[in-house]
Amino acid sequence: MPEQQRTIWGRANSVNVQKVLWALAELELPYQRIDAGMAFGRTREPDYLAMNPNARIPTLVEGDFVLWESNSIMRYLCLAHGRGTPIYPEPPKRRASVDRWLDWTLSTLQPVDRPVFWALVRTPAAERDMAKIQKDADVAAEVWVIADRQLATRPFVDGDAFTLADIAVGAYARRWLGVEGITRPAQPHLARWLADLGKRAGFAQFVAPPMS
Ligand SMILES: N[C@@H](CCC(=O)N[C@@H](CS)C(=O)NCC(=O)O)C(=O)O
Repeated sequence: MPEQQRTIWGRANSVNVQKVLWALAELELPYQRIDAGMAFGRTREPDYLAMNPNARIPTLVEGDFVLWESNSIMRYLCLAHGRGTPIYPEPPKRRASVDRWLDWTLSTLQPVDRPVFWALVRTPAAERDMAKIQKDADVAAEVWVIADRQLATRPFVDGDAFTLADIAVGAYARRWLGVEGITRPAQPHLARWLADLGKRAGFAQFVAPPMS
């Protein structure tokens, strides 16, 4: 059966779109991407809302199958097209272990990343409240300590092999270690791992480019 056309809706500077594009690169899957979100608009148009009632990006469309939530999209791509890919391992304990980091990015990491990223990357310098940003960064640093400790004893977030956990946490780590204007505690294991991720083509193409 010929492969169905695959479309990713979402602007390329969105961390959640970047995760999906990186996963597609790891899986070597073809797709087209359509800009949507923020300056590109479209997400509040009826056609888009019919696909994704959250008016958020990314959204995946494959034939008549539509899926939103970036982590769910990454899992689906592995399950449907990954041919047993090691980036989403099958044994239940290994899979649950990877899944826990995907959940962690949504529940714990994303809320502390957002205020720092938005203030330093998407707010004009003259409007920044640097004292507040540093306080937010201190809160974020406490969460990043968890990842730094995890990476102290293993090469990748979930162990010896690269998985979806590295994509989910790595896309946020690029922002955390990439923003300027705050003081951060040294997180050497995090920095070593991020440098390793930088050698992967999907990271280099979709996550490493300048933040906006
Ligand atoms: N949990 C959702 C979050 C989706 C989300 O908040 N996406 C942001 C971009 S990272 C968005 O749509 N922002 C509004 C916009 O771009 O118009 C996911 O992981 O897909």
